[in-house]
Amino acid sequence: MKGWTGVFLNVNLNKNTAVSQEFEQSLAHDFLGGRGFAAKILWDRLKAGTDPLSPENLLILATGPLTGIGLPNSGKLVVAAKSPLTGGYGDGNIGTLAAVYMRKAGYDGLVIEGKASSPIILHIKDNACKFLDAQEYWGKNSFITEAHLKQQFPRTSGVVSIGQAGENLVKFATVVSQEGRAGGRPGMGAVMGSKNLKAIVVEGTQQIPLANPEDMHKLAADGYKEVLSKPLYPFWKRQGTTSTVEWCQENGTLPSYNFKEGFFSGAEAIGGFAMEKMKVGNRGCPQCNMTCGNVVKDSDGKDSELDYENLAMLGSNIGLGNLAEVSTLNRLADEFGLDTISLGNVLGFALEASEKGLISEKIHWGNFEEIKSLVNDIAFRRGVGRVLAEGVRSAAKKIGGGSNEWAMHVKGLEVSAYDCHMAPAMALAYGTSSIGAHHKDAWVITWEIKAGRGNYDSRKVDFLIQQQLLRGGLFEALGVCRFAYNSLGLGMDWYQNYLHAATGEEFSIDKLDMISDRILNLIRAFWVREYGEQWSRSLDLPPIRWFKDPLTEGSLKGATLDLEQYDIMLDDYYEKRGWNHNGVPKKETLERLGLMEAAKQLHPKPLEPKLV
Ligand code: PTT
Ligand code: SF4
Repeated sequence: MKGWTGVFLNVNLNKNTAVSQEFEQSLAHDFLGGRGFAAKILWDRLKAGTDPLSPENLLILATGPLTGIGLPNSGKLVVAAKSPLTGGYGDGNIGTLAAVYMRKAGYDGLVIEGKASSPIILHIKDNACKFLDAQEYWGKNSFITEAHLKQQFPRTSGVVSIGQAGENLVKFATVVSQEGRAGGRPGMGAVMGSKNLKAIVVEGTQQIPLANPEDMHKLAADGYKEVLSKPLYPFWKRQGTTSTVEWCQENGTLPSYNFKEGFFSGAEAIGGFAMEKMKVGNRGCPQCNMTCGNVVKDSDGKDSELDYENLAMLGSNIGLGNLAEVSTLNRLADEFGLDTISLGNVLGFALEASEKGLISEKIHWGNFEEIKSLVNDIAFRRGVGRVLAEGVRSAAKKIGGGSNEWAMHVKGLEVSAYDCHMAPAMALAYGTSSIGAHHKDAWVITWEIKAGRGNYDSRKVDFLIQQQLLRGGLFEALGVCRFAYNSLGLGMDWYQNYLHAATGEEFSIDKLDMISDRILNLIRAFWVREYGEQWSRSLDLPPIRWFKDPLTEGSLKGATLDLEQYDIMLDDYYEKRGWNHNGVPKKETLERLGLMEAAKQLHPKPLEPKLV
């Protein structure tokens, strides 16, 4: 098989075994890699109803056919499992050398089950796998853990680890790498912690099998040059994603005060230009010349790596307009391994609950010391932190008082940083995303604002589906970062050429769309199977606040979403996806995509009437 190593490593932590498993070429053709592999493995191997924090859950680290082969942006790894936060499919996409070395060690993916009897580190070096004692690391943050491991192992190794949040099973704990890459928003770090797995170190010395290595070599060199030549490159290098703060502010979509507003008076102080004044360097994922992580010194004088989401969720959404302080909260989140998006939501929720007298803790918008202390309490599950560590859906159930109306989540995953009071397509993107309210699958808001933000036009549904196939399907399966494509405009033909050089096969747009559609439908089927009787179309609704609480400030004052029109849009969306009125993929849709087992399980034959 060219382009794939064709091997998964199955690790069992109950038995301390690691067994290589060759897979059929058809799996690669049908699911490509990354999220595709993860979805297929979870569907096939995870028993429905498995407790996400039990040893039976599977933690999957999966690469794609373009991972680690020296192409621009090719150091990405999908980390997936059944999510403890949502109870459905969960994953994240992390930039890490572990992705590169996993492929060089001869694996397209790791599948980890069981639970070690005491904390361990998994060390993989080509075909050898060791289970090392991690007692001395347990209780340490992810930066210290990785730094120590880097001293112990050669430079040619990659490390992913968890911080204290993962150990303490915080439901939105992430996996961390390289002091600032964090992946697996829906609690992949907690799944790792539940297995007593502190870190994974990967070394690999082999060649990744390629169909046309010479073509690939040339394409890679040309690809880096092409990225450099893009007109948006110089500004990207200066600000990365952080300029989105100013854009959101201008367009009234910057989450502020727990998404009550889309406008923040302190936005300038936490935006891209303010960041530039404090910037001390760029960092990034392996094999990337776009290095979009902007490093600044935080209020403790320590390095903190910033992206847009971190600035908005730990800044405007909690009323904090001091960039050095926002950076400290961000660094703490990276050290503990807490997802910044969910953390910003949970903090905003707690601040509003305190303001409304629903919790006894006195915490105030923008009060850095109070908020910092709460972040520590969440990571260590102390006091009200114990409730907040479960995420906003669960916290709202606990504290009541109508707080479910401003608990900002979809299916349990907290929303990322785009206010949707006046953005129905973006709200639908959150409503129907594969993991809950994340923008990864479809960031349609910039297009929507140009296309006329207030309307519920059917064209928006078409555009959304196209984006979901591209971003949520294709880029999650390829094993590369999507930023060169969607932020700098590197054409799709580049990726088709890369795929051809890697695998020797032609991938037409139709073929790629079909693969993406298959992956996204299988993920949907997984959710439906897990939720069982609890499944309903109401799970595809965005947070109630956007329907009920009009914006009170700025040019969009008075704006809300319209439930009736959203519902019509949702019907249109379901029909175009081949799903029924309840958002369940129809039998014929699943069969058309070759998902026969899913078709059988979701649509069992009606029982024959018994003859008496
Ligand atoms: C991603 C999510 C994002 S999306 C951001 S900022 W973004 C937040 N970053 C966090 C962080 O940092 N520290 C932390 N403790 N928690 C964080 N949570 C949030 O996580 C990230 C980049 C970004 S930065 C984005 S959009 C793109 N996402 C990609 C994707 O999803 N797929 C893909 N093929 N390519 C992508 N490229 C870009 O990668 P999750 P990373 Mg991330 C400090 O992990 O779970 O997908 O959540 O992995 O290596 O940090 O790269 O404006
Ligand atoms: Fe990583 Fe940013 Fe490069 Fe993408 S553009 S690979 S997120 S450093």
